[in-house]
Amino acid sequence: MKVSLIFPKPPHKGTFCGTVEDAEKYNKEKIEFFGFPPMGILYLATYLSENNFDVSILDQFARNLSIEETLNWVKHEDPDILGFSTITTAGTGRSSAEIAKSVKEKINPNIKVLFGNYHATFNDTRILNKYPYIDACIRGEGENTLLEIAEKIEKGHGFEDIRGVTYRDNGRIIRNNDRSLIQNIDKLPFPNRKLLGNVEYKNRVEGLDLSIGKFTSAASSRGCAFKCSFCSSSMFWGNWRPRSPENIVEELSVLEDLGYQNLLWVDDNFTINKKRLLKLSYLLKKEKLEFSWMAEGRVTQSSKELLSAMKQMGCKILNYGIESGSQRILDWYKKQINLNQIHDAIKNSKKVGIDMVLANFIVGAPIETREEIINTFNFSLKLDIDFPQFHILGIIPGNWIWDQMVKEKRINPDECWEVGTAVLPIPLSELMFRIKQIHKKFMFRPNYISQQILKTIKSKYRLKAISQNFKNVRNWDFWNSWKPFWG
Ligand code: B12
Ligand code: SF4
Repeated sequence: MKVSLIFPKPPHKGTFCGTVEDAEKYNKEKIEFFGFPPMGILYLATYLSENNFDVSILDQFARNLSIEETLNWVKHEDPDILGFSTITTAGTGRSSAEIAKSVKEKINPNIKVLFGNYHATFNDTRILNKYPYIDACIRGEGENTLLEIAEKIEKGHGFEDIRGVTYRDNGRIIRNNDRSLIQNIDKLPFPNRKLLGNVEYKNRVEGLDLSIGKFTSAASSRGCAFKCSFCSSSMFWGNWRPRSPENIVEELSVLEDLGYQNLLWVDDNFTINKKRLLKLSYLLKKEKLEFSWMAEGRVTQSSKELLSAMKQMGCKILNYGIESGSQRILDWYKKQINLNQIHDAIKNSKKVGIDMVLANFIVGAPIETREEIINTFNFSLKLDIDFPQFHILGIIPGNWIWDQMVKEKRINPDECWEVGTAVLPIPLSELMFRIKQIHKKFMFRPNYISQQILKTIKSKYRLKAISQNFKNVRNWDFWNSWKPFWG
């Protein structure tokens, strides 16, 4: 029994990393990819192989493979089960469906084709209704569901009664009960990064390669305790589930032995439990494990004590979700933060010496006024952050705003479930123009430029990052790098 898993390439160019076209081709010796490893399929493949199944994975996105090349890979792997990891706004539901159709028509109609990840979780019945060659959608956490599927298929059974699965049975779509979450995620095996083959992942922010040394990502927890209205995390994962500091340190020792020095924590909420992070910091010091890393921050979890422990344990880049400069919009986003907390978090991060502080903003909420949008742009200028990242609010199945817009009949779910949509309060062209404008304004302030130079002189990490990027000056893009995307 063989299980192959694909992290698909979006159908269009220019996503988050904007580097689909930068990635080199399949058969070169080393493929540099400015993006992160697909942790979902990596966890799944490792779990299955620990349970004695034959597995393989393909990061089609990183390898920039065409559909034909991907089909050749599937032919070569000859799996019994083929799974796709699908993300709504990336459009990878559509691109995966296209591959799945050719797999069934041209390679082997008996391969069981599965869709997983957020898109499959929130659109299971829609996907199965639209695409007859997809056999099942797996909702939520994948490890135990996929394992049970592999075991049952191997024995010649179908998807009946497998929790977490929506499937088609003689033309009828059946939605099995939900699967309960893995309570102790320490029990999961560490993702085997060797399965990624010859792709060398890099952490690129605004055109700068910020990964100094060998880079990978890791997950120290799953889920989030908050329920922001634009985010699907809590609907997807349920509550926040941490790994223990001891278990994380064990994985980091393995990573150190493999030569990794640089990490991205993919956690939705890395900082939620202060005690856990302080213990982790203590253990890393004790074990002399030195990594440089980047994580998402939350302004309500940014005391100086916590941040200096993070700094000590190697935090170089902290990426805050600020979202808006208007309290009314923050409240509508159910963000549970206020403007003073934002100011304090940025100040504290700078005080303890975090090398790079990034801030994410979302504009274009349906209830937002033009003045509030402009206010958010101006607010970004008041914060001592290193780079702002402006996003347009994407409305997708699986978040509260989607449900609300459907209820108010402001969107037709049948028309836009597949890639999401936006309900903008001002014209898109104006919004994009204003975002470009503020981006430039932010970057070209003389005071900002001189401060950036000063900070770089003072920070070993920034100096190293800049010097390693000199050879890629062509790619430096931070004054003009904003591309329109939802997220
Ligand atoms: C790191 C990250 C990225 C990275 C790398 C993505 C990658 N290679 O995995 C980058 C920066 C490239 C990225 C880009 C984007 N991302 Co992103 N990203 C994440 C993030 C923070 C972590 C992903 C991760 O590693 N999770 C940990 C692993 C263990 O969980 P997992 O991937 O969900 O996998 C589990 C299950 O989903 C399931 N599963 C997953 N795949 C499959 C497949 C099968 C067959 C089965 C059975 C099960 C299954 O089982 C896994 C184990 O339990 C998530 C948020 C999050 N914390 O999950 C957002 C997230 C996945 N991203 C999101 C978005 C919107 C995007 C972008 C579209 C942003 C943009 N507007 O451009 C792009 C699209 C890129 C692409 N080509 O798909 C959204 C997706 C929302 C949605 N409903 O689809 C998320 C959920 C963030 C959010 N809260 O809104 N992203
Ligand atoms: S935006 Fe961040 S804090 Fe809010 S629910 Fe999502 S992961 Fe949690």
